Amino acid sequence: AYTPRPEDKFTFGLWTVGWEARDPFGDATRAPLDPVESVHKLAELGAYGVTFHDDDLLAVEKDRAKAIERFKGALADTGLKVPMATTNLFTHPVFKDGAFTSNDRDIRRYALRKVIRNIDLAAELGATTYVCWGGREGAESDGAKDVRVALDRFKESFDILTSYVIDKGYDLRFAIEPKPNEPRGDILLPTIGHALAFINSLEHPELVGLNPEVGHEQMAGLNFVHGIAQALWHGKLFHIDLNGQHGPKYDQDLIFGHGDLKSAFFLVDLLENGGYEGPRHFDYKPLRTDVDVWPSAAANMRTYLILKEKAAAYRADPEVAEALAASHAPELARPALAEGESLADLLSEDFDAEAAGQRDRAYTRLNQLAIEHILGVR
Ligand code: 3MF
Ligand code: MG
Ligand code: MG
Ligand code: MG
Repeated sequence: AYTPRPEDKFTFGLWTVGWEARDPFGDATRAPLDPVESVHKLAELGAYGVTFHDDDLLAVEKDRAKAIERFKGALADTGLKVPMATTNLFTHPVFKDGAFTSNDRDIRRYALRKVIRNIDLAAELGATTYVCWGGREGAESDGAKDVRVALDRFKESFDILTSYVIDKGYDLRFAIEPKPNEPRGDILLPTIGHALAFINSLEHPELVGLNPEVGHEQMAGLNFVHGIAQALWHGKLFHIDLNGQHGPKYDQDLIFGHGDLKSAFFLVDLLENGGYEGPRHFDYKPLRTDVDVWPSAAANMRTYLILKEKAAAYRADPEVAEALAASHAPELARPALAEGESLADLLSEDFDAEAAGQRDRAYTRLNQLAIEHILGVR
């Protein structure tokens, strides 16, 4: 029952299983992984697709044309799809002070060329989402960057890129991935909310949405499920990075469910019932202590499928329905002003606030029911 199949739409970044486990304090503990091997292995495990940064393709074959040919061959052999691609604008020293918001105009122009070259490849491979994570767009000192001017340049970049995609006739939309910090002390567009507001000021807001990551919002102490709900409400959940995180600390990129499990449970419930139809994309890192990365890849998908079953059971549980009804949850869908009611009706209404203040909510019961479903005792 927990065997992943392509219909489940699980996808992985090449950089996830391919992470060599180099960290700020230690050398790599694993050898580079051939993207061709990753494609075959992920297909065997039941994944639907792979995603990549331009540079990920060069992990073992440094000649770009040859690397692309080999990658295409593996996709053809396995039937794995490429629903999303992205650009590495953070590893090379040239991007140390940003890419789209670098002070240096020539670096910004180079970054745009790097993105556009990979957009052409993404479109050729059938990707419909192009993710932009601005990991180096930020600062360590509030005196270092005029954030308002940096946002002008950030906007200019998206305006150029969306115009390019329109001119080319590509079926491709952009998804901004917010993150509060790491590697910069502070990163621009740090949360879902900041990014949503920014999108409204773009020339083609309809072509730009979000790729929120579980751990990134939790690093900022925010409720990821609420963030995803709001992104859905705005029609902006174009893509998602699933992983695990234990609260505000460095970006842990744990296996999905290996961080805040209760949040993961409600997240799966929301994704399965909230109208999201995109890939279930994992952006995790196999532990640095793991020699074999494939059990961790499988664990992401298995955990998702287990939580999907548990969320369905929670929804179908009559006691959950009772607790929701006892909490007046269905009434939230009724507008304050119903058909035919006037503001005058509302203004003249009699109301006993003291009595209403004593109304109960069954939220403790609801929470405990969720816990018991997760723990498998119901
Ligand atoms: C960093 C990330 C990134 C992005 C990736 C895709 C390297 O914290 O999450 O992973 O997801 O660049 O745009
Ligand atoms: Mg991340
Ligand atoms: Mg992360
Ligand atoms: Mg990510």
